[in-house]
Amino acid sequence: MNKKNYAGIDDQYAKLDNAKIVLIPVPYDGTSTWQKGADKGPKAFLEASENMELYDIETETEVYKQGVFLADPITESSSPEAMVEAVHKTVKSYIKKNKFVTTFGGEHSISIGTIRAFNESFDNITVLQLDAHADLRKSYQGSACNHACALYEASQTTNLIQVGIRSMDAIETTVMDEDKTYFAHEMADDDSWMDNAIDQMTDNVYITIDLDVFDPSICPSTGTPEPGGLLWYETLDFLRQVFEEKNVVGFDIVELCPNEYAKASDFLAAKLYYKLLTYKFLNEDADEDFESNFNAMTSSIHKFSKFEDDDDI
Ligand SMILES: [Mn+2]
Repeated sequence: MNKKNYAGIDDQYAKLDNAKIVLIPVPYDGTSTWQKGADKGPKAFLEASENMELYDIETETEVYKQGVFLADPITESSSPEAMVEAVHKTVKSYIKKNKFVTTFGGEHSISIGTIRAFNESFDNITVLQLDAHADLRKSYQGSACNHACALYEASQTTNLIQVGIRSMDAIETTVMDEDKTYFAHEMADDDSWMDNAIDQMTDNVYITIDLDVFDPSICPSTGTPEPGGLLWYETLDFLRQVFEEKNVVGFDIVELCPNEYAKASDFLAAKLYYKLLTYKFLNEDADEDFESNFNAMTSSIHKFSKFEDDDDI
């Protein structure tokens, strides 16, 4: 992967010191069971991002001016456990720098590391999972760091809310909290799920989005597509409300499995990422006063993070 700036933004917005946002690519695809290719997700996502307009019509903002630092990709792949630990350590190091940390996969197992880092850095965290699959197996094919286990740890250590679920094994019912699970077939004809899910969230929310939560009609390029998924505007409507009402501390997007002949899914991922940043920084005006806004932002994040400046990671 060439080292470029995210979305082709100017260097002044891409330097770590000035950037409020850090983007960490994790091109890992070690445990996928069916279609391989999520390792190519970050590259396709970054290429689509470079070809996307950076003015957001809905909010009349240009969130890239908050600064986006593109970190080196995490390439550890000697074992699923080693990858998870590398992600955990890297994510935590950027949280410690008071950045808004975002991760792009790779398969969903990378989120085990990101969630662990956020859970150690913020109090009373809610993990909001948008996904076709429950991913609640304790272990699968000999590893607890398999993509089928991506949310097991979160189910034990955080307030996990699962949205869009439409595929799971019977064994996962023993782990699942059905009160905090929003099945796609129930969401389809009743949109009260949005308010209900938000009511169950604590203040600090971490979001993990498996792109297979979307309907394959709008996002076919994913490892395990499932019919009956979410559509674009209802998803944005929900996510915008979450950002407005909660302190979203970070997010990841995973499981883009690009198809070189059909790039719509890559652009959906790129736009989704940019929309989430847009909603996060909606009330921060970066245009005029980049430096002082940066300081205000980092101090408000710092208030929530458990770390002090001199803590070891
Ligand atoms: Mn998943």
